[in-house]
Amino acid sequence: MPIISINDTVGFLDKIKDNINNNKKIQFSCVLSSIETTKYVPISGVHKDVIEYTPAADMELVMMGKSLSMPNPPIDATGCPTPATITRANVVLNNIPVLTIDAGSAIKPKIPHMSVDSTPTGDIYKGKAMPNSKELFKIGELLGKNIISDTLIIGECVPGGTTTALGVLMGLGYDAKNKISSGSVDNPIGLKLKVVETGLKKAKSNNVFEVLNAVGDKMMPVVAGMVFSSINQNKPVILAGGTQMASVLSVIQKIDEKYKKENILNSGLVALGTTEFVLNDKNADLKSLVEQINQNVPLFASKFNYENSKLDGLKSYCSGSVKEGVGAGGISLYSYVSGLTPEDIKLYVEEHYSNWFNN
Ligand code: AAM
Repeated sequence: MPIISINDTVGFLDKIKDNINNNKKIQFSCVLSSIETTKYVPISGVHKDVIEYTPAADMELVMMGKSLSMPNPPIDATGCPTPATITRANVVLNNIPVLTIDAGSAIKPKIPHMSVDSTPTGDIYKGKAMPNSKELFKIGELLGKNIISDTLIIGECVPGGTTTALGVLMGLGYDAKNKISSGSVDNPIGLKLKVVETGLKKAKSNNVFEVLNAVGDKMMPVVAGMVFSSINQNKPVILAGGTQMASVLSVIQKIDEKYKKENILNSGLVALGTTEFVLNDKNADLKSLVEQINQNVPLFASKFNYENSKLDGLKSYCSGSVKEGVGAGGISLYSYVSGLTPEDIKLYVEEHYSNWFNN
């Protein structure tokens, strides 16, 4: 299978396969937020001209096959298209239902979606990410309780989110300094560090909710809550993302240790699914992050064979552009287990490319 598997000692993919073979229900959900800091500090790899529109435009593409909030879907400075193109291919080819959850996108998606917090994540440089991470965690739990699928894939679209990931992991005591990925080829690691180290000085303590309130983003507590509820119902979850989802794992682990005592990450039902581009990122070390957080969480990376693409935009993924986002790696992992191939995804994206990016 076109999947790199690391540490699957719990037979996670077999559980996913069982669910597929037994016609169990699948749900892809994607949690969105914007971050105020990205307006004035260039921490994000997402093109600055479209950063506010990116979560909305990405999910419009995933759900409808075109971006409504922008003339074209997001494309980065190197001409690399949004990972939402990959997610869209999976949703159509594998008939996967989509749930968009707004946790503070600056521009609201023009598609049916659920709102858990309409205000964007605040300024992490000032240590003012949010006042309400504990409440957002509880809302995530409530939401997770009411999702009826048997397997849950959770993605994210949070421009600037690799910086909040760095802040949260460092604030929670993990060795993350040179281990966090980026949506751009040149990871602005010095700038990211300056932002989170300044922000973390404002954290009231190293308690998980205080760290989130200072330098996290609103996607994180919502996804953490959804994971607790899914596991309580014995349903497997694919956290679909790269180092941002590693930070969500760290949040889950700390909430569990301090408040819940449910051993969620030892359940064998939580895995991280990303792309080969994040796993191979020389500026990041996702494997080390996951191992530091919990050794019973398997890590998977989906391959795409984009080096053979006829489109330069797709090839640029192989030289470090964009890499991951909007659940692209994790939803592809699910599709590969159900029989889809990288060739199917690549062909779909190539076929629809000129139609998506026609303006
Ligand atoms: C999501 N949509 C994207 C994109 N992402 N469209 C174009 N490029 C991306 N990189 P950073 O911290 O550098 O901003 O990277 C995180 C963002 O990149 C997230 O929004 C993630 O979903 C991805």
